[in-house]
Amino acid sequence: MKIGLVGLPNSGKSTVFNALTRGNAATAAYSSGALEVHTLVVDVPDERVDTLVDMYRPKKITPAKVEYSDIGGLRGDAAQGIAISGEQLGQIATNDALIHVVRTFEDANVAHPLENIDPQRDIDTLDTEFLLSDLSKIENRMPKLAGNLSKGKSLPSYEVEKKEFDLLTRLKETLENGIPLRDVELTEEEEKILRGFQFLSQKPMMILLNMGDEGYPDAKKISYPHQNAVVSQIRGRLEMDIINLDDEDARMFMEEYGISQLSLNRIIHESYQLLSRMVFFTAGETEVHAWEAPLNATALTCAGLIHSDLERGFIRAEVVSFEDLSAAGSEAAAKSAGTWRLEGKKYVAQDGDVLLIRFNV
Ligand SMILES: Nc1nc2c(ncn2[C@@H]2O[C@H](COP(=O)(O)OP(=O)(O)OP(=O)(O)O)[C@@H](O)[C@H]2O)c(=O)[nH]1
Ligand SMILES: [Mg+2]
Repeated sequence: MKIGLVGLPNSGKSTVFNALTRGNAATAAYSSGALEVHTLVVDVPDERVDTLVDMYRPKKITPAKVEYSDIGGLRGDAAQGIAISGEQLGQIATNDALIHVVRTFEDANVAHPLENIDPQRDIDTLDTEFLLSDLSKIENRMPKLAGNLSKGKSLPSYEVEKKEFDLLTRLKETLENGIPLRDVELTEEEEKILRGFQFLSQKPMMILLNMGDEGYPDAKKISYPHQNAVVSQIRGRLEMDIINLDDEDARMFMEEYGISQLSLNRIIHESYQLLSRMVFFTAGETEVHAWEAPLNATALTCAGLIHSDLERGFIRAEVVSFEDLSAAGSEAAAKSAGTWRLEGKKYVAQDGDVLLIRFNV
């Protein structure tokens, strides 16, 4: 899962990136304006993996991973507005989901490119840039399609290109009405047609309010009424400071500020929901492995994520839920309790399932 952190200059992207990854990207009160991307891969913390490791004592442990990228270097001011280069848009487009870090903290020492603190405006500002970028991709593509279609139905690709043309016409209208593409209901076929475009306003979006040490009283007023979107919060600088402390100091600090859990775990969890993903496990003495899969993936899809041979030669899946396995205490106990079962390739896997794929190639 690849998540891109985006946001206006000085909103606290690098600060939040550090808080989420225990990283040490440079943060500064003045934006350099140069494109700079920091990327780190983080293990998804999961107590279930620890339990399975206790049970199987494997040689190798592979947790699920999340890749965060801090995409800096947006420029702008109140007079000119915010500008995003083509290169930056390209970087943003490679992610599965976006976290828009929105500044809500007041600090006279940190300049806001649009001068005052107005989170709702900042949200709209970046959204507009994404809409315009998507619109220009569509406007670049449509004349070529129109040209081909004008040659008539005898063209072998006529049907396919007509479908694409009609879909783009519909999406163009949506964007012109200021609606992001994530709000458009699409069929599986339409999703496929659009995949190559990597539209920015189609990506699942977390609005992450960067709250300042004392919080932001108006946070509840921020609205983002879109599909595949969520509004969340973080006290970025405070959390970045805490992850750099030793355990004892961190505990005291968190108590003082009333923080029960650091955001790095919570944000990953929220990202999984946002992206409709789940985790299943394979477990044995060789390896305990947590796999990321789409929600409602079938046993066959899960097999394919592990290895294409397992998908090709799929016979059956042995399945036990994590809860049943850990309650039983061992494979053997789960088998005699009858919770360890056999399923076919259409079985819809559940979050936390432990799978053993039987296959033959
Ligand atoms: N007061 C306060 N300052 C913060 C907070 N979060 C970040 N900052 C400060 O704001 C400044 C900008 O933070 P960065 O994380 O560098 O912001 P950025 O979005 O990465 O900036 P660019 O990469 O230049 O676009 C730094 O001086 C941070 O220390 C916060 O919660 N409160
Ligand atoms: Mg930065």
